Amino acid sequence: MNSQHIEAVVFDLDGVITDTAHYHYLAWKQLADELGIPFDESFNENLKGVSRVDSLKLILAHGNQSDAYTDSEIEDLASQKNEFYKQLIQQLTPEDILPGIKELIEEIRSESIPVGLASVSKNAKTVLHALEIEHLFDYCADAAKIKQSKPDPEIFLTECEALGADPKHSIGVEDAKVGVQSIQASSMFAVGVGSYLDQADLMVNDTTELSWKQIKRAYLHQ
Ligand code: B16
Ligand code: MG
Repeated sequence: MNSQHIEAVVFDLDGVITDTAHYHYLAWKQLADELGIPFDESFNENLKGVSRVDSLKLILAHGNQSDAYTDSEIEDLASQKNEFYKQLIQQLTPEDILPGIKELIEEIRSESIPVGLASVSKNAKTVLHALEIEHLFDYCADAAKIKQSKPDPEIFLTECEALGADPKHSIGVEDAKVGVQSIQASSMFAVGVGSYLDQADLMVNDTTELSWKQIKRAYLHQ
C-alpha cells in the first residue's frame, strides 16, 4: 500500500485529450499512398507517440524504401505530411475534446494538483488553442526541445521537474505503447487509454472510463 500523495498528473495529447491520432493516421496514409507504401491502422499503431521524422523512417522501412531518399528529401516528405496534418486540424473545435477529459482535468486541478502536457507533437500548442484548453495546463513541454523521443523518459521527467513534482509521486496518462514505456521509465504511475497497453499500471478502454476516483485508488494500491 502506497500512502503517498499525488504531486502531478501529466497527460499525453494525441489520442488522450483529442483524437488527433486519427488525423496523424490520415495524413501519413495520404503520404504513404503517394509513395506506393502499404499503410493501414494496424501499422499506424507503431507510430503513435513517435516523432515526425522517426515515424517517416518507420514507414519507409515498412515499404523497403529506407535507402531511397536523402536526409533532405526525408525532411521534405515529413513537411509534406505536416501540411496534410495542419489542414486536417484546422477543423478542430472544443467539441473535439474526448469525452470526460476536460472534467477529469478540472477535478484534478480542484485538488490543487498541477497538470502537465507531454506531447512530442510540434503542433501541440495549435491543437490546445483550437480546443480552448490551454489554461488547464500548468506546463506544456516544448517538443522542439525534447532530444529523445518516447519511450525515453525525457519528456515526462522534464514535465515533473517543471511542475516541481517527484516522478515517483506522479501519474502519466498515455494512449501509445512507447508513451506508457516512457512514463514507467520515469518511475511514474502509468494510466493507459486504449488497446495494446497491457503493461500500464491501470488500463481503460477509452476516456469515458477514466475516473479520478479510480485512478487515485489504483495509484494508492499499486
Ligand atoms: P508532429 P503525442 C505525437 O503526439 C503523435 O502521437 C505522433 O503520431 C506524431 O508523429 C508526433 O506527436 C509528432 O507530431 O508531427 O505534429 O510534430 O502522442 O506525443 O501527443
Ligand atoms: Mg498519444
